[in-house]
Amino acid sequence: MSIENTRIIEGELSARDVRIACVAARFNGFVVEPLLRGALDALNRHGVTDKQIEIVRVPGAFEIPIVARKLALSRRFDAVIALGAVIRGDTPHFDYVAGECAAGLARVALESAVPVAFGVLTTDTVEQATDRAGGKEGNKGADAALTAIEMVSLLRKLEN
Ligand code: INI
Repeated sequence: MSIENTRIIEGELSARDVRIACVAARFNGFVVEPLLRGALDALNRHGVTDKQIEIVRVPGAFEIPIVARKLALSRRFDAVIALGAVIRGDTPHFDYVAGECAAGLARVALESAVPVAFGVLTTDTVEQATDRAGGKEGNKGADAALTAIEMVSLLRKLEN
């Protein structure tokens, strides 16, 4: 048995007729807005037009899962991109917000079978966050957008 002779199924970075919802937190907006711009830019560059995208704003990362769930279960979207920034402070608040956001989004994806891309930064410092929102570590919003496109393509292939 070899990989060369085995059928491999993987998604492509172009999904035709995709409808994408971006859920963006207003909390730490100075980080989330560049993530959102990165996501929109990546979607546009891969052929997804503005008409195929809807942006929904929520107060903070903790509120992202319930809105992602509503959007996913509406069946109006092929994928949801979650965008937020949870930056560690001096209290355990970070752990609750970041943990519940991640766990909630994983649950939404599994229960709806709609892919949810996790573009929520969880960092110890502001610098780590800005580095990942268009700084020297790239743009995790753009990465999440590409993941969303690839997952739509992959799930469509697996259905057919
Ligand atoms: N929300 C964030 O998106 N990022 C954070 O870093 C954050 N911190 O640190 O508190 C945060 N808190 C707000 C939270 O998401 C809810 O909006 C709030 O608790 C009301 O439910």
